[in-house]
Amino acid sequence: MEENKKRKVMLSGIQPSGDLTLGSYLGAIKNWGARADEFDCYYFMADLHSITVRQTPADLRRRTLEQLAQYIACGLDPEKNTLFIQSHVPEHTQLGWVLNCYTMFGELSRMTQFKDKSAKNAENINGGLFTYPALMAADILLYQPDYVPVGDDQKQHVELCRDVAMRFNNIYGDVFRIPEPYIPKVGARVMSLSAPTSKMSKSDKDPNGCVYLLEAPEVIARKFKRAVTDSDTERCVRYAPEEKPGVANLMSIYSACTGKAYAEIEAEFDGRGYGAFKPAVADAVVETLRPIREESERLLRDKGYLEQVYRAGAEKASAIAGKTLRKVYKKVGFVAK
Ligand code: ATP
Ligand code: LTN
Repeated sequence: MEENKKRKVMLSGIQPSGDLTLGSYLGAIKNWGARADEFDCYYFMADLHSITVRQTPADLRRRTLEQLAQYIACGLDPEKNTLFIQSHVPEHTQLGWVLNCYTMFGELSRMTQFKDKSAKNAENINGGLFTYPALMAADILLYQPDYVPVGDDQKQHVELCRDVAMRFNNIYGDVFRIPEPYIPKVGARVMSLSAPTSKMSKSDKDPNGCVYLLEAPEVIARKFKRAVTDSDTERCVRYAPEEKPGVANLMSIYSACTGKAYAEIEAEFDGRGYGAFKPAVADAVVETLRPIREESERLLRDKGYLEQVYRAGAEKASAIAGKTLRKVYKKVGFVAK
């Protein structure tokens, strides 16, 4: 009987638009691997999304494979998780088109990521950048997931996906399961080390604000040494995100890497100031990332293995996605092939 009970489904993706950062790890990927025994898990490289911003083709190709290696190195076992490249599963663009027709102009205009990215890329505010959340809704709904594990910045897109799914279900009956965002308590929004009021982001032009997963330990240590703390005079390690955003960010990173609570961290550095705190955060991050970097480097030397993983992943993903797409096509009134 137990075996017949339907397992819950989890799905998420990241755009290979830059090298993965500590933010992508703590806010998203870290929460993915742990669930593979309970859930059916689908994780993909969102290459279709990344061309909403102009990419150099060779870099996009390299980063897509690096991202796959990093997913595996972060603990996503390809035997237990379906790992695939978004453009290998054409159902994403097919359902994406349909959902475009059920997503409102006004809804898309309210998306914070669209506003941020159009401000950053004023010379290339293309249609894809605007309609991107409809493709993201398709990415999600094709697999009928229960949960979508993402960082806090993606919550708005998952909410839009829920609205579109409910709108569709209201017209055609129960076609889509309505998914929930799944957002971690610590590390949900890792901020830039050089500008702690903005999110650490892989496409940030300032490399000092970002810690990358494949970066050398000395570079990571240097970035934390230079991290902006706060211009207050008390110079003590206290969690006060409004008053001391730089220190709060370092505390949240330290907490996510060591499992220590904020009160414990305050006690640990009581009377010791930032001089002791910053190197401790750097060490915790270096030790968290070391096995990930070493394993990624090993996997990247074995292109044959990576190819085998993404091919098998696309085949499995397509079988599931195809079922949902066929149902949608039938519901909206397309003639069956
Ligand atoms: P880009 O700069 O290309 O927009 P990004 O660095 O902002 O990329 P995404 O690819 O948008 O990262 O995000 C990948 C996943 O990691 C998403 O689930 C996102 O919510 C999460 N994430 C990204 N940056 C952070 C961060 N600084 N803190 C917490 N979670 C994050
Ligand atoms: N929009 C996300 C990436 C993304 C995604 C998805 C996340 C594309 N499709 C589906 C979860 C589920 C981003 O920019 N981080």
